[in-house]
Amino acid sequence: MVSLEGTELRVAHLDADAFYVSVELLRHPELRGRPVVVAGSGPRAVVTTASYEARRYGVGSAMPASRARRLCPQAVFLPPDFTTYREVSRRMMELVRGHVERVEVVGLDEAYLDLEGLYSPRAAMRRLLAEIHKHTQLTCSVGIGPNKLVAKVASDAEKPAGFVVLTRQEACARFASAPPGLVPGIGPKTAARLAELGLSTLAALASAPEQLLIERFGPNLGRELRRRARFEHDGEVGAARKAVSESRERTFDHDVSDPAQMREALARMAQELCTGLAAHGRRGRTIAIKVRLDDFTTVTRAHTVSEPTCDAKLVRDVALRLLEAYSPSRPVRLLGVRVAGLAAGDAEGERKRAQDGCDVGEASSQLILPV
Ligand code: TTP
Ligand code: MG
Repeated sequence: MVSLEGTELRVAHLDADAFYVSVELLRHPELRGRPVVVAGSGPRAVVTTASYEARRYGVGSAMPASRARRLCPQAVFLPPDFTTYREVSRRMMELVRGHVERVEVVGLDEAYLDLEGLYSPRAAMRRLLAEIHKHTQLTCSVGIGPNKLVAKVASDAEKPAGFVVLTRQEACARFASAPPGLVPGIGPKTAARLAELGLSTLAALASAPEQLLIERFGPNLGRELRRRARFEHDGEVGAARKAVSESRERTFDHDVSDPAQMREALARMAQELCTGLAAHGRRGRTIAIKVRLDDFTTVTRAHTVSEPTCDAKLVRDVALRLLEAYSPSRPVRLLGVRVAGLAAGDAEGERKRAQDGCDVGEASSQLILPV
């Protein structure tokens, strides 16, 4: 097998370990070694991050905080502080950029690094990790491979503080018996359909007849699934992505049926959103609302105005009109407002995940990106 460092190892994926908790431990060092959970408050809060000590009790991301408390009553629960997480993320990514020219930030704690041209990618990554640790005290896991897919799966393979270097062939061998869902881009629904075909490991999927996959999933997805199972991927490490929309949303502690209360919540979020946009000199043309009903039906309604705006009154009025036009038929669980098509500013995008129920009116930037 030919595997030359510098030719084969083109991409690294860097992912901080238990990121939010690790940031909290910087100011609460006395909690080190204890189960710590960052979760919102209120009856519908979810866990955003659990320390590895808490994960031993089965606590994990996106789990209701109430369940986490039952599983691990001795854990210390802390509320999320996104402002600080963003600041630490910014510092971390600055250090990354000091070592690698092309960096694709894909989340607050996660980035792909283009290793092309580095004399010794392994040594460079070790130096970077040491520097990140020195300046932020964070530990990260790194995966290195010939493409983004291998790098991503490798960085997950030995968390925390993992450092996994794999060629494509090595990745195929190492994860042969893993379920297809291990690979990014193969979600639970696709995995279930694959299982129906008897394809419940990556090795089985990698060697499945292409025709079978094409019949079942169509030519594009069919071929792509097989390629992913073989860890083939030609996506380039992109330049930093830009947030193209910003939003505020809120999950109510109790479902809301009173239109006045909905309007008030929406108006407040519109105000907060626009204050943030204005502070960064950002404007957008598309104003949208998101409504989640008590049965989890989720709809968005959008309206595009003629000029990019961050005017709170305009955004509020449009949002309220959209709400009135939709006129929820059932009690409302969540409301959100978004301004998209942002014109100025260069704030980095971040993943928006499982923030429902995190906390009231939490900020989020969301990326609208091709998958
Ligand atoms: P991850 O990198 O997925 O998770 P992590 O850093 O907490 O843990 P790991 O050691 O496994 O990498 O996500 C980074 C941060 O994003 C995480 O600290 C909190 C946030 N997040 C959510 O808010 N909701 C989620 O469902 C997940 C998975 C993460
Ligand atoms: Mg992480």
